[in-house]
Amino acid sequence: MRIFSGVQPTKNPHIGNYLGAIRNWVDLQRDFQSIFCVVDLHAITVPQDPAELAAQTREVVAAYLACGIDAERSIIFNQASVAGHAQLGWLLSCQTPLGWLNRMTQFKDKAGKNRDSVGLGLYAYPVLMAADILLYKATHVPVGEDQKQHLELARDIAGAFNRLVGVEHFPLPVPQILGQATRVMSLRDGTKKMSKSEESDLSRINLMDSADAIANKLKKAKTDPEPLPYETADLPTRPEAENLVGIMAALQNCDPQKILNQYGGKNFSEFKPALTDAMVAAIVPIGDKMRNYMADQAYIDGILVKGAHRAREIATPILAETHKLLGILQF
Ligand code: AQP
Repeated sequence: MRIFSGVQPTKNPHIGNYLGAIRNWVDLQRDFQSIFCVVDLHAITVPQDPAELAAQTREVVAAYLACGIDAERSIIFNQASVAGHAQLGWLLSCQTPLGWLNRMTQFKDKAGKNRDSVGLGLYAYPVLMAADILLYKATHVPVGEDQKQHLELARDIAGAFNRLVGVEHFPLPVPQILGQATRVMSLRDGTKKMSKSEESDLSRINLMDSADAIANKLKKAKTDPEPLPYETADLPTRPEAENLVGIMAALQNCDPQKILNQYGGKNFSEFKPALTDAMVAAIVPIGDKMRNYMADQAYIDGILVKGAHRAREIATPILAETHKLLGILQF
């Protein structure tokens, strides 16, 4: 069994990326052969500053290490260093009906009213994501809730390819959407996903935020005027309360009901300081470790070099077999 997952090196890795994805990988790496990619080819589906992109790529590696990914046990590399991602992406895009891509909600959200002016890459993003996974014949893919639809598409693409060539070449990858915080929402609007690219920094807790910044952001986090409810059944109509309780549950590794057993009937003015304490205790040490790793660029680059080599060793025969099944000669 093998897992593949990744984070885009866009600005500001945040607690959504941590609680929804990276933290789960730390446990999974014990039971699965694990491949963790910094998906730079995905990042350039929207404009990136070249100098910042390179720095952000190293920052994501620092985040992986600081969160507890073991670079000896797991493979850490950047996507562009293994050419097979783009190559398999092309092979798969030739087999992917446009109708499947037209259903992808993330494209609709990100392109918004600019559908005709955004790049083709933003539209084709889910096919490249399918290639990322299938290039390693990954069996499981741990991601946040927002990637569920793309994972379903990856399964459809794998199935379509297998039918085309008449053999079970690619396994159908199984999504692993784990933990209490599968979809962390913006601190400014409980109906919107917490996102790296959201303009307002107050909308998210970044992994490198200081204790003061965390306290300030949680103090300003949007809430409603009611005290917290006693039962989780009363949360869905109160998105901001549901989000903050969910984050607290994730930080304490417990059920949200347990949080409400303690804070039900209490005001946010009482709950927010407790959430701040839990957040500072979990996140500030990660940010400190990230800064230490980032101060040693040679160390990070060494991990990327070794990781790319290990990733290519797995990918090369799988890509060669894929070409062969399609009748494509490679000399
Ligand atoms: N808010 C979130 N809650 C839970 N999980 C999340 N993930 C992202 N946001 C949340 C998960 O983190 C992993 C890496 O995500 P990504 O960097 O590849 O891109 P994304 O999903 O598009 O995240 P962002 O923050 O919204 O980035 P931008 O703004 O750059 O597009 C994935 O497993 C994702 O599910």
